[in-house]
Amino acid sequence: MRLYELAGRDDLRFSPHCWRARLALAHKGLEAETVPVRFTDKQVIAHSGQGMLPVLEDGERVIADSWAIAGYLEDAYADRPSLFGSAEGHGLARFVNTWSAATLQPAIIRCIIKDIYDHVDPADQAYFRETREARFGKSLDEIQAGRAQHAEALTAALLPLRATLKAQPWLSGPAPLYPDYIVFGAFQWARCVSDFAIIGGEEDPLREWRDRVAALFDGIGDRVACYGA
Ligand SMILES: N[C@@H](CCC(=O)N[C@@H](CS)C(=O)NCC(=O)O)C(=O)O
Repeated sequence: MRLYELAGRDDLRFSPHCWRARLALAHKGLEAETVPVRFTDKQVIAHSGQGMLPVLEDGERVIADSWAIAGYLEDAYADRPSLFGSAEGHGLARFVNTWSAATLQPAIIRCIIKDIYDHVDPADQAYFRETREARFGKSLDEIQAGRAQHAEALTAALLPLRATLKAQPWLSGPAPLYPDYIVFGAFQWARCVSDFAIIGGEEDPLREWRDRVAALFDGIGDRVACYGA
């Protein structure tokens, strides 16, 4: 198997969506060779018919999109530990995936967008700046300059997450499943590129949970250079 991942400066793997695919593979006990791809190096994944990462190759099969990859692994490796637990779990995981894309990731990126830029490969920086400034209608510096307010909005968005993790050890309840990996990907993205504290200290159940997810699979999330904030 081959997993094409977004890579930044010094081969830093910070992409939230690629982290999900990594964790999904580890959960299934599957090994994949990882292939670094830069933002402006998209011809490497042209055979997937689109330009986003991650992309998974499994023999002849080529699967793009982290949600599709998780679904593929669940079906193709049904004899391995389940990523969703049940059809109902799969349904609820879709909600978590959508919530992360619509609410969590936009709230996080506003706090760290210039830090991401600083960790993108120098050859990709102009592309990153141009596409993101067009998306937000502001300069990267202007967006990140408002991070104190953005952090307040993020705290509000994190309320259901904190309340859930106060009541149970994992987002999925008694054991970690794909929803834990979806949300972890977003926090891992932030701590790979930024020392800005988007979560609280030792007493924050969110931090404690994030550190437990990072420690899974022989410390899968701890084997990369991180700021640890
Ligand atoms: N829905 C897709 C989103 C993938 C995505 O946005 N990937 C980003 C990296 S985190 C990407 O490849 N960006 C390349 C670009 O913006 O050109 C998924 O879940 O895999």
